[in-house]
Amino acid sequence: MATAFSFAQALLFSKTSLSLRTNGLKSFSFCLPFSSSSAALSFDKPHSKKWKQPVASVLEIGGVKISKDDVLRDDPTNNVPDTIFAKLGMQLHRRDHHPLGILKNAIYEYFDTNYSNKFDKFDDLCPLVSVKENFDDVLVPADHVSRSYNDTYYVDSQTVLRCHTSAHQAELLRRGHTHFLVTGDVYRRDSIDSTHYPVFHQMEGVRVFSPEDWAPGTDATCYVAEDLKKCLEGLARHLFGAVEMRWVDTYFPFTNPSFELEIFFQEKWLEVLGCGVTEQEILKRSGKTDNVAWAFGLGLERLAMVLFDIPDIRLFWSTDERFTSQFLKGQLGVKFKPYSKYPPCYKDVSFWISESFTENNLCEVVREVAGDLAEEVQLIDNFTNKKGMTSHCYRIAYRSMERSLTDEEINKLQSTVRELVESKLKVVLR
Ligand code: FA5
Ligand code: MG
Repeated sequence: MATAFSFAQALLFSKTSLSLRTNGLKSFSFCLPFSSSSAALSFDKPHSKKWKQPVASVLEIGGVKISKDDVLRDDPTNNVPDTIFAKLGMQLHRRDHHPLGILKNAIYEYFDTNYSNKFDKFDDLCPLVSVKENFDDVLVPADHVSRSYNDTYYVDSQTVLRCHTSAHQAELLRRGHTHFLVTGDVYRRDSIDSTHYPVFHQMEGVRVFSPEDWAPGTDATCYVAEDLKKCLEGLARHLFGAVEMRWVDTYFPFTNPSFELEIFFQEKWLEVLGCGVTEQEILKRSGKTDNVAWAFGLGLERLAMVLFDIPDIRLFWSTDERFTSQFLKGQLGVKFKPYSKYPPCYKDVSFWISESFTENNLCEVVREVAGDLAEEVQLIDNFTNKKGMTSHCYRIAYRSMERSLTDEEINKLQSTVRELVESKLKVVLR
């Protein structure tokens, strides 16, 4: 199991992000247009799903009825698996006894107290949004990596499962809201380890200022940036008490300047949120030409893992009473007591990759087969032979949070993984 140390380290190097560090950790130079993610586009949808759990076929989220057929389509522009549909409508952040719900309420309390209930709160906006809402409305460039089929779940070419709560910013601004918080589940195709899960939760905050808010002659952007930092430092103190924190300059398409807040936790700097001064173009499009605004997006799991000492992100989805009974409404920061630790089982798979191979596609196959029994997928060997063929060897860690796994079931899972890796990812097993 990952220690808190490696947890923090993993978070700092999280791959899928809407941000771009100015220190060069991430850069547009590796942003791929859709055409180069043909791997994901040609990623066949699984149809013989004998290992799948049955899931409810019609959901209602925020007054919107969503049927399974609306989300899982037999269409080449659809890359949503059953396992993701099963998470829609779970709304962990709306459960008062769940760590994410307890955290959401503690953040609400901070804003209500410090801003006299001025912030409007939304926590059941439908996670199915248009490409326009998710990307265009917040000025994400056409070739940004986050738009690729490899990173985002597409229902069809114009509809996605939101990959951030910023997808709701523009619409709420257009509707006239000037102070708001949006909490919701967000979806990203991603790697597998103790801190990455294809569904996690974010809270977006937006505050719009009018010219009378800043003194004449002062720089409005500086004033708003300072206010934003003060607000979020106060929130961090409200949640964590006295903590060491630092601001890191970064890049987001929708804010300028942009920052990330890091908290020093168990010997490492941990990125907990992204934020900045809203791009003027976004305000202009919502009819607010004289205003300036700030916005932030924070990761609820990251904060909750620290606050409650939760070592593995899969635990948030556990229905095991030994997990759920440890958290109570209003009790922030109760430390999670691990009930038991079952041994992991490691299996390796090696293959010659094809041009279209991506690690996210491999992880998707592993999750399709093993679900939450997949704890980690790690590249352990990588070489290119004289003929220019590249071989990858991945180690898959299988572990249940709730019970010991038998050799027989692991072998079955691994054999299915091997079959599907070969047939779906067009690689050659070694
Ligand atoms: C965004 O999603 C921006 N929309 C945030 C934002 C909003 C910036 C408004 C400016 C203004 P990013 O991809 O960095 O940015 O994610 C924001 C936060 O979500 C991260 O700081 C982290 O706390 C959390 N997060 C991101 N990826 C993951 C992941 N794979 N698993 C768990 N939490 C994650
Ligand atoms: Mg980030």
